[in-house]
Amino acid sequence: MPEETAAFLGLGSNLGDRLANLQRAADLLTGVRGVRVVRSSRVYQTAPVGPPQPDYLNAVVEVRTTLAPGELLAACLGVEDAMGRVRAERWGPRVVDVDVLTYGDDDVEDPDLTIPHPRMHERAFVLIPLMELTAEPHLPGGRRLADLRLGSAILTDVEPFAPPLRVP
Ligand code: GSY
Repeated sequence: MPEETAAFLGLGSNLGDRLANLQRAADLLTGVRGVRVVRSSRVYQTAPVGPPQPDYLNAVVEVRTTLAPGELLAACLGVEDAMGRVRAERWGPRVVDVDVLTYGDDDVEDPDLTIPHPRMHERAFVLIPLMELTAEPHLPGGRRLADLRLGSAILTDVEPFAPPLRVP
């Protein structure tokens, strides 16, 4: 059996039934061959980063996968497409967003995929759920969680909303 790699995926939704959207994304990921969803963080309500738009719900899930990084990205985009995501505005509202945050301790620099996610260390809506699942995430540029300066203002924009998503 091929070796599995642990990866963390960021989920976000700010349109429609946001909680149901996150759960559906986790369920669809579970159905992807070569991907096992093993854990979820709690679900947080978060202030939007970017242009004015509705608040998001965000969560992070841990997967174990036999897929290569590019294949995992394709699986994430497949989930977004299956849920009817329309890529209209780059930073605009969305039914669902599924981002590859980390893939083991690998660094990937491809034209369409950078791992670790290049902005993850600046985003409380990623870091706070991620910290529930790992104390030492693989951050861009070898940063450590302890060295990040997360101001109290950004932390207040992230509030617990619901328990972890159901995983098989
Ligand atoms: O990067 C993912 C989509 N997104 C989000 C998000 O998931 N949460 C919050 N709080 N703001 C966001 N802005 C964008 S774009």
